[in-house]
Amino acid sequence: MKTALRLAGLAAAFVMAACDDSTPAPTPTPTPTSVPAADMATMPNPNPNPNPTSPMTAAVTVGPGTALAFAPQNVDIAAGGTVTWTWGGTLAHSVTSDTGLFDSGVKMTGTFSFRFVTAGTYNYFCTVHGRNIMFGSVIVH
Ligand SMILES: [Cu+2]
Repeated sequence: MKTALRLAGLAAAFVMAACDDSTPAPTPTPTPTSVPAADMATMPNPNPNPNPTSPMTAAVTVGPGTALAFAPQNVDIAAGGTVTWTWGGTLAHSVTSDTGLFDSGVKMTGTFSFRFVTAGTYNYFCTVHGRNIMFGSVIVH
């Protein structure tokens, strides 16, 4: 007689634990970044001295010949400087500020002077020929 011994194999069950990634990772706290304040002392001055050599006087010819113009049309002077206009032609003209600051009246000869105390741009024209035709400016620094 032959005794058969059957051995039941045991299956070993391996339970694999699922890897659980559901645990939230700690959120890193942002490190405050220090922003350096602008050093005003080292910033370049964009316009330190726009025109250090502006003259104290300027001369303008009013209507040279028969021209309906001021020559030169634009002049630069330093604050406190004086512009003198000289009538140089055969037509009547005026030197009249756009803002009413100065006005020579209509003349055919002679001169007109005005002293500009405050920096700025001063536009003027001739009342005879109109501000769209005969005009100029004084830029005071
Ligand atoms: Cu004129």
